[in-house]
Order: sequence, then structure tokens, then C-alpha cells
Amino acid sequence: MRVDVVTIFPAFFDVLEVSLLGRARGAGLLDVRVHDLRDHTTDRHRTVDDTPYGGGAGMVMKPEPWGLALDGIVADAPSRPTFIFPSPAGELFTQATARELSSAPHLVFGCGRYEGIDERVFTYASTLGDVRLMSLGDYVLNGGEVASMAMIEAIGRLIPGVVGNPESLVEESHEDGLLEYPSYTKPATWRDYEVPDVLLSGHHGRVAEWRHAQRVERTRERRPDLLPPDPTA
Ligand code: JFH
Repeated sequence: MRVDVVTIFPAFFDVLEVSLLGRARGAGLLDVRVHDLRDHTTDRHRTVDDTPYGGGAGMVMKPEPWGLALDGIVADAPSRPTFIFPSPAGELFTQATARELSSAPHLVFGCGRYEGIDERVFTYASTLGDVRLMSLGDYVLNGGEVASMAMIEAIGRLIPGVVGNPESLVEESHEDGLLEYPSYTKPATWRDYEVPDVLLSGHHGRVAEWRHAQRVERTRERRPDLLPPDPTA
């Protein structure tokens, strides 16, 4: 998979080298290229923002550098890319979104800052490929970089060969709508806390039942929104 990232903070993405995805990049499964938006400015101050038409707080990212940056990426693209712009006003990015995007040959992440990007950039990008405005959740970050990084990691680990054990991807929580069961490892007693007896019993059927019950109970307590509606409620 080819991934391009456009940002005014390219150094943010240095951590991709040391993360889980560093290995995937080494193996040629993932080709990530980070571009500095300011390289596409034409004024002495390398300006990327300006005041909003119609007034209001803060600054908005100018369209011209974005147009040049996207043109440059598309010029040597393998196919029509999918553009992803993190935004607090986007559709919710979920595991299903990550799954869907993991089969795309080319993703382009546009990282806004300030109050966001001039709306016409999204319109222009939609003439070059599919455009998705994506939110990580209902809270406000300072820009699109952290959201892009999270999405690149969530998508990248679903590419076959990126995560070591393919079983851990099939069994994964959030694909079947329940939270995961609690995990334990050695020692069996740690600071007077015991591992639940059933896990030491060797009864695979009872272990599976116990884990399923744990998943349902934890989901009801922490994420009732994931469960089907209770008809007695
Ligand atoms: C981003 C920022 C907008 C103004 C709510 C009402 C008014 C600050 C680019 C994604 C998620 C983001 C995100 C993604 C891209 C950018 C900062 C934007 C406003 C906020 C204030 C700039 C934030 N899931 N959260 N945040 N910002 N809005």
C-alpha cells in the first residue's frame, strides 16, 4: 500500500519508523511518504493560513499550497487515490472503516491545522479521487496529524503480513461487536492477586464460556451502546 501524508509538521511522522509499521515498511508492504505543505508555498514567509471569510475566530488553511501538494502526489500516483482528511466534522472512523481502507492501493492523508482547511480543497480533491472526511471521535485535537497517525496504524496492521500472527486479527474485538475478555499471564499469583481458577483448569469449553460471559458483562458495563437494545428497558 502506498500512503502519502501532507502536513506542516513532517517530524510528527518520524515515529512511524520505530512503530510496528516500521517492519512493514522495511518488508516493502507499506510505502509511506511524508510531504511538507510549506514546500508548496510561493511567498517569502511560506504562509499556509489566512483569516476566514465571513469573520470568526482563528485562521483557515489557504487552498493554493494544498492544490500544488495534491497535484504533485497525483502526478506520480499508481492509481486514483483515496483522500482522507481528519476533521472533527467528519464521519466516524471505526474498525470497519480501517478494514475497508486496508484494501486500497493508495491513501493520501491531508493534515489540517488552525481551524481547518478551505472547503474548496475537498471539492478539488474529489476531482482527483475519493474523498473521506474522518473523525476519530467527539473530541477536538489541535490538528490532523495525531488522527492520521492513528488511522495509518489501524489500517496498516490489517495489511496481510504486517501483523505477525494472523489469528490475532481474526479473533479481534470490535469486529463482532463485543469488548475483549480479560487476559492474564504468569505468575498465577502476583502481589496476592490470583488468576481466575477457570483459566488454570485446562477445560477449554469452560474457558470459552467464561470468556464470552466476561465479554458480555464488560460490554454491558462499559459500552452498552454496542449491545442490541434491551426489550425490557
Ligand atoms: C483539527 C480544530 C476545528 C473548530 C468544534 C467546533 C468548532 C480546532 C485541523 C479530529 C478529531 C480532529 C481534528 C482534525 C483536523 C484538524 C483543530 C478544528 C475547530 C471544533 C477547532 C484543525 C482537528 N476527531 N478531533 N479533532 N483541527 N471546531
